[in-house]
Amino acid sequence: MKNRIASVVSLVLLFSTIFVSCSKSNSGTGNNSPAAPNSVSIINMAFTPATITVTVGATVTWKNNDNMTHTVTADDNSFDSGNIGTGSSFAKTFSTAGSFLYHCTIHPSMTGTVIVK
Ligand SMILES: [Cu+2]
Repeated sequence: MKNRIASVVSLVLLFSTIFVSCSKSNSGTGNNSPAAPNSVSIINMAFTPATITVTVGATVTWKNNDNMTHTVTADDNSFDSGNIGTGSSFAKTFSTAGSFLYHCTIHPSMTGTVIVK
């Protein structure tokens, strides 16, 4: 019984080691900070996640991890980041509930949604 527990424990340790090293190597170029809550990464000409759900009063931060300039612009123009260069961020606090659709003015195919509850 003790041996069995010992092998289960070592298996768990082995898998967590593999998991930790994988998540470390996935961070890539090194300027990707770990995904913070309420944050959207702009990468590969896409907003990731494309839809984010937050609570009223939350601040959403977009970080441009792409190699070109993008914008975060509300479809109804209620907010507009202006140009966000590589490595720069834009933050916006949402104080009313609703669904806020946005896009990149430079690349109109890039779209996203903030759902505020
Ligand atoms: Cu863009």
